[in-house]
Amino acid sequence: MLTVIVATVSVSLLYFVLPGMTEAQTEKTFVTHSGAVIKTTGDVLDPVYTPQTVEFDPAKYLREFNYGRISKLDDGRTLREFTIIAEDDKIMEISPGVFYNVWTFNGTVPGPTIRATEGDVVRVKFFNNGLKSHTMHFHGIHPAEMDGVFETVGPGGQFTYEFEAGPVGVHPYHCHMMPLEEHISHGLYGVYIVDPKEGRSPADEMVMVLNGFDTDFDTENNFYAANSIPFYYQHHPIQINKDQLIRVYVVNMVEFDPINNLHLHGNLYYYYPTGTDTVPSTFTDMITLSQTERGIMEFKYNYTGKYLFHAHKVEFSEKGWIGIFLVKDSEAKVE
Ligand SMILES: [Cu+2]
Repeated sequence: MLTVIVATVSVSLLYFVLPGMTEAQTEKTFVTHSGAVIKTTGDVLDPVYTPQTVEFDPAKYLREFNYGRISKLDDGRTLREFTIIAEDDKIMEISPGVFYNVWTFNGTVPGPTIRATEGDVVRVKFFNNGLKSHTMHFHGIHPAEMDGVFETVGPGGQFTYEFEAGPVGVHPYHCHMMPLEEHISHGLYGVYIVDPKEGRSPADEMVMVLNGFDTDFDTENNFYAANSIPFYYQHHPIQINKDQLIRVYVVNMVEFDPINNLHLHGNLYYYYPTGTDTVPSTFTDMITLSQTERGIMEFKYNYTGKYLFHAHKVEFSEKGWIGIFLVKDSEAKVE
């Protein structure tokens, strides 16, 4: 009798420890190209079913900030409302000819950059239109029930996250269902920026999410990028002005590899880890970032020309995580 009770309690506890493991997520065995046999909760799509293809534009994503639908609450605080829809059946051409099943917030990887000012009320209406359970877990300060971990949102379900924006800084948000690395590595993440009430100095601002894709399911990334498409900013350099302050919100969302890094050519940058302090911690041309580590980089170029930025982990840069800043004379028109 005691054995039965212990077994029942153990199984019940397991359910709470692994809230994401539902019947819909039964593991399947999968043989990779390298011959390794691994388990996946399944993104081996039905070949007869034609999923929608995601078009993602890294040039547009780079400087696109979503401030939400803005209104005033009775207590005078600003309310910012966002609608986020999760899906898990889309296909994206990661690299020419390489199609991959991405899981998306609002149809893209990364999801939209959510931006608020410290003290605002952020309300996110989250709809799960996927075939698996998903959540939204924001980094930052909020009540436990808004943490997006234990409140599983099943297929067709919805949940409203509401919390006060804070602390000031740059934070990731991501799905927190188990197996976590699977939900993150498929693309369920984005950036959440909290501005100080007094604002920051004017700058040409941009977001870089450092990410990777394991397209053969062997828990090693095959492609790396800043903003999802390998080599994109090398082929389409980011145009900036000489002598203009550039502010980059950088977030490392690479799974499987313990570290990532970012090296800037011909310059150094002031770096604010997590963006929480107004005083930079360092002036450098290299930062090292673990999973979900992030910060703000600020710099100006004194000379025009082409400058690389890339992972100094050479494997990553050779597999796509590399780009170019094209610095133009401030007087010249930026096209
Ligand atoms: Cu998920």
